[in-house]
Amino acid sequence: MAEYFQPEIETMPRERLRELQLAAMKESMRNAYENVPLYRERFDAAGVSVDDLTSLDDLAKFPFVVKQDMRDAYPFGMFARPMSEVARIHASSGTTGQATVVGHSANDLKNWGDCFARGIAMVGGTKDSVIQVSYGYGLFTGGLGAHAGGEAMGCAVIPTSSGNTKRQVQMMKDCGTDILCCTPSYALLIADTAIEMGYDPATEFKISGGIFGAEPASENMRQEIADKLGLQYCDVYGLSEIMGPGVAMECVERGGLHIAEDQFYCEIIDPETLEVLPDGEWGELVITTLTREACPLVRYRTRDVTRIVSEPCACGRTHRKIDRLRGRTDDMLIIRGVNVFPSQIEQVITTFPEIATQYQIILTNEGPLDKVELRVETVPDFPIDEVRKLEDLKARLAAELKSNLQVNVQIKIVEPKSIERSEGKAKRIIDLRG
Ligand code: DLL
Repeated sequence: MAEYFQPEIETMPRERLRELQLAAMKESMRNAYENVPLYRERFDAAGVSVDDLTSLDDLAKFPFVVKQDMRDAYPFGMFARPMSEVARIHASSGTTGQATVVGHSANDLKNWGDCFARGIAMVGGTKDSVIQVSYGYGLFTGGLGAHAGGEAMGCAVIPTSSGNTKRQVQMMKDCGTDILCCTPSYALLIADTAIEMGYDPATEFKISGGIFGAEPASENMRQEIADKLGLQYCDVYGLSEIMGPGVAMECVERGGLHIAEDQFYCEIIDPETLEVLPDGEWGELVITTLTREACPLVRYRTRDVTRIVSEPCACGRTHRKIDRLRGRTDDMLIIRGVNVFPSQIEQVITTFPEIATQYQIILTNEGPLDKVELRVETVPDFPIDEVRKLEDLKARLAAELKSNLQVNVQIKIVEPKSIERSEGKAKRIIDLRG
């Protein structure tokens, strides 16, 4: 019997949910139009008005917002509320350009906590649970977002933040952590560290649920984490522009992440033609916020690649799902004309027991041609000094990549533990192209 955090919302009949979405969308777009010059200019230029919204499909008439718009509006150009109504400001890291800042009103923060708490219920959490938040705290939304979820549920929250991994393990054991929240790559590092410390966390620790997101993880990597820690894996999606973790979360039935549809309206578009695609087709996720007061976003292009899964879910939640994220359109590699996401390469690597779930893809160029090198690590008990075994492993990996993904990549096998482990989002692609 599934437990919900907000049953009346999470299992609302779809007709009723769509009515609620339309009403909220109108209100949110009015907030955007009246208070953010960018929307006023764009809507006017496109000749559309909030009054044109007579059904949810009418949203397709409205212009998109992209990351660059938010950069151009730095710092507060996208704020629809005066600072007196802003309760918190988060910012993206700005590693790929000008940072963006996002404001949250007190209501926005409450809604955020509720969204994340729904995921805590999805892994069986209750107010009795101890939840350890090992996402980074700070401008990154992972830490405070998960923290708010734990508080909304009434859990005992341990705000370890990321880093100091041995201490994380000790807290997990000594405090009887039930639910761990961190990135999948950090979850794996925590699991491996616990094992190195002599524990078998799957049987010796109390932990039963994990809420892992902020980066893609292949099915095999998820399985490895779930097995090593002995837990139900919940994939959590979110982005700082829209809110943070909790935009969509995965229930026990798996097969996708339930979108918090009372708060967000999702569309999938073809990134080339910008046409809205029907449910089930893969494309770029576009999100419109329905309740956010401080920074409403209308048709924000996330660059994330997924599809909408609209089949009813056995868990009883009526909110549609998005499929597990494949990656970002900007992370897609084009290797001699073949499109691949790093997560697809990861899926192949992780079928090899001789290879650890750690890899890096190094991009360089020679003249006009891009070169792709895949760096992988053997597991500690692999005889890395035996040349023949190593060559054989390399050949089998190359053949597997070729037959699964139709790509030829140069493979370099490195010593165990030589690829840097991540306490946050793993850096899988090293782009050295000039
Ligand atoms: O990563 C928010 C977050 C924190 C989500 C903790 C989940 C857990 P940003 O740093 O703005 O925000 O990065 C957002 O990360 O557009 C996706 O490309 C990627 N991403 C987030 N969740 C997932 C996921 C946070 N579950 C960007 N699977 C997004 C795959 C994800 N990619």
